[in-house]
Amino acid sequence: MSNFDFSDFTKTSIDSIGAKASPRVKEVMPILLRKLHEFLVEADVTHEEMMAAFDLLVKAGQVSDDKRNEILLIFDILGVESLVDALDQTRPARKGGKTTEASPSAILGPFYRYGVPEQPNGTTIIRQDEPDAPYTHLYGTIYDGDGKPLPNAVVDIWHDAPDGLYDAQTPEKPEYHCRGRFRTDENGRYDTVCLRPTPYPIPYDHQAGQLLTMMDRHPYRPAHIHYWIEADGHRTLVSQIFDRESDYLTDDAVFAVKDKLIVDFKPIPKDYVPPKGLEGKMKYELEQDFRLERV
Ligand code: MBD
Ligand code: FE
Repeated sequence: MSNFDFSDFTKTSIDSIGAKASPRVKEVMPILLRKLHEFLVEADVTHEEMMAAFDLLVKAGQVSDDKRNEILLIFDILGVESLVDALDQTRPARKGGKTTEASPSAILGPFYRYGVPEQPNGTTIIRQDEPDAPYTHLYGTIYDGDGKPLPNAVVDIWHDAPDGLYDAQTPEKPEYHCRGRFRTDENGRYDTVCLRPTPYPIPYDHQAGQLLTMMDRHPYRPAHIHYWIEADGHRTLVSQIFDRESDYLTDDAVFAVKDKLIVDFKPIPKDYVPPKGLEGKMKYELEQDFRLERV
């Protein structure tokens, strides 16, 4: 075995792919096998290390459910979701087509929730009072592929509470706290009250945290607000915006920050009339537009 032929071994495993595999599988799996085997050989991985890695993945699977996706979190801190986002965003240009006119995208992360009920424009997503929190008037226009305002677009927004936690992490708080879904009006506008978000550590109590510790990395993300915007005839845009004054803009634990997504919160104008019950609480405003791309 001292003269084991590593590349011949990899070729054998690639050649084992059958004729009836789909074209995409035939394209992807040889690359995966080649790079995976190359990694094992170059790193000279031991059986013990391999078992530790599998154990970590098994445990990550066991703590995952519909509210907590530890596997996604692991691949987020390894840069996988951000890299795939960059591939998606640049694919048309790389394939010789024209560059997208859509606003920049950013990764989804583990805290999106399906089926959030729609609420009227001008209502807040802060569903329990957050004393002294930086209440923010967040509004803007969604544009279509021609740059014209787009009515009837669905805008999902979510961010962390002042304690740095998302709604799914705090079942004792009202459902959908700091999360809401809106529909743009006839002028393509959405309008809500949220909070200026807080930098926060991604959940590090399980395997993603174990990996961060192992690599001597911190778990923090800069303050951000998530968007998921969809409209008929347009490519769904998943994005995030980042507070220019936040820490961690240059060392986001999941590598999602893009310059064009960094925004400036402004003091709330004196003449702004807040939704009932929020009088005296408003501190900032942020006008945030997005442009979608036709499919
Ligand atoms: C988050 O809040 C997040 O937005 C991402 C992308 C990854 C982990 C936690
Ligand atoms: Fe997030």
